[in-house]
Amino acid sequence: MYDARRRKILAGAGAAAASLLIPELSFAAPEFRLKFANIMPDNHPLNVRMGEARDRILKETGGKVEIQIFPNSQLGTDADMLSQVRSGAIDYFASSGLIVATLVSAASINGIGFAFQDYQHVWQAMDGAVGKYVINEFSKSNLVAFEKMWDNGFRQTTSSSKQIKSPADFSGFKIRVPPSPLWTSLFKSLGAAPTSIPWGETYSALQTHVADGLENPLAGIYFAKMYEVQKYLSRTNHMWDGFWFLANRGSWERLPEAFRAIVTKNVNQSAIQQRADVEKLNNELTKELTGKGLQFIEVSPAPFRQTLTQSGFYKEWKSKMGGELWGLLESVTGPLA
Ligand code: X2X
Repeated sequence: MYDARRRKILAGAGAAAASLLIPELSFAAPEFRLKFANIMPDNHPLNVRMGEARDRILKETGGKVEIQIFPNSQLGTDADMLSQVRSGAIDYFASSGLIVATLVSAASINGIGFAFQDYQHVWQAMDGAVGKYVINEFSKSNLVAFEKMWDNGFRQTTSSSKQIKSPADFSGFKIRVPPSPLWTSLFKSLGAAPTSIPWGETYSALQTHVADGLENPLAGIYFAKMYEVQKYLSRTNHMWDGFWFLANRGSWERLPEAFRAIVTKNVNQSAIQQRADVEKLNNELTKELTGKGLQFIEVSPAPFRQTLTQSGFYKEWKSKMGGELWGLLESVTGPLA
């Protein structure tokens, strides 16, 4: 059952990945040629579902709105694409809130260590008052954040050198993290030696031992084949992360209202479908990744969370996030300290 379903999911991903090319439809030339970019592989559910949204948008606008998809860091790193979407060189960009937090600090909020226990709490926060607060903050930075976040997943810790079983095992551990103050802070607070490396350079950094480990959701590890350069996976569940779908404000406002409504509807529809894809994958990839040679280590989050508390991590980030946003988060998660 699993294998058949897995083949279906991955075959769907594979087939749909091939469909990132614009389908042949008999329409007049597009009036709006828009660019969407991100760092994820073309067969990751983010790009598979965005390919479907692109096709629906082209059809529903009578061929007037064509979205070109640039996956897999084709247009550069997250930092490169953030500056491109701000300048209007690209129209749409999907990125972790923790990475774009260099521009909108509130967007780090979903990455507070061990904040969310499960997806029910994630979406209660991010589809609720916490998400609305962050979207409003984006609006002050010439970017339009769409209402529905896309899922990246709960993040686990991998290593090529040693098994991470307790906080003590993080001592001096050279772990790759995405370029983001919160990621660096979290792993420094755990006693590790985090090094910021863009996703597109991570595989080679692990291969050459610039870093000995990384942390990512299972789907990210799978689609980027990180199991080829990692040996152990500790199920730390230390953070949930997702992708904001961001539009350049000028590009967005140049679209007629009717087309904006079609783009909004279809992108948000695909976000919801992608959430289900990623949750299913992250729940089912243990067997697949074990088969690829990753040794899974089940750990309790309690000692890691206690280490963050003792290090002053929560106190520091409450001060950075501000009492209002922190309070909105705690209204979902319960007290974080
Ligand atoms: O860079 C990462 O680790 C990734 C792919 O998970 C993010 O987009 C944050």
